[in-house]
Amino acid sequence: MKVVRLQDLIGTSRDVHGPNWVSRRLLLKKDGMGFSFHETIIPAGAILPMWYKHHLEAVYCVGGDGSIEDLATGEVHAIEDGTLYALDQHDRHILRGGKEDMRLVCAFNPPVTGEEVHDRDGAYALVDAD
Ligand code: 9YT
Repeated sequence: MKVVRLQDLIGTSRDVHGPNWVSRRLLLKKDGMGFSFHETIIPAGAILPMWYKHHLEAVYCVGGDGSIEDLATGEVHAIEDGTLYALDQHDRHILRGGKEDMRLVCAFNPPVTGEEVHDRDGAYALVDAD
């Protein structure tokens, strides 16, 4: 059994700061669960175009607010505490922070290794390492 505490990840390689997001990787591929598990904070007002071409992702909001735009349809869905979105079609999307920082819990299949970087499409390449 593993027990992971968010506070112990702060300042480690599992605490990743992007231009408009902060993500703490509680579980990575090397943890052997078959998925990775993250807490991501999207600051108020942030605009993040993303496209996980190679991953499926489920995201559950546990605080703050924002929205997700489905770039295939143009639909915009509000996000608040208790909203989940699942990118089951590798959906291209724009995530927008709202009035308050948005706190999201995310799971990726296949699991993120921790070595990925967002490419210019906002996607992660598949990294074949443990
Ligand atoms: C909201 C979202 O897509 N989070 C993804 C996790 C984050 N980009 C990470 O840990 O790399």
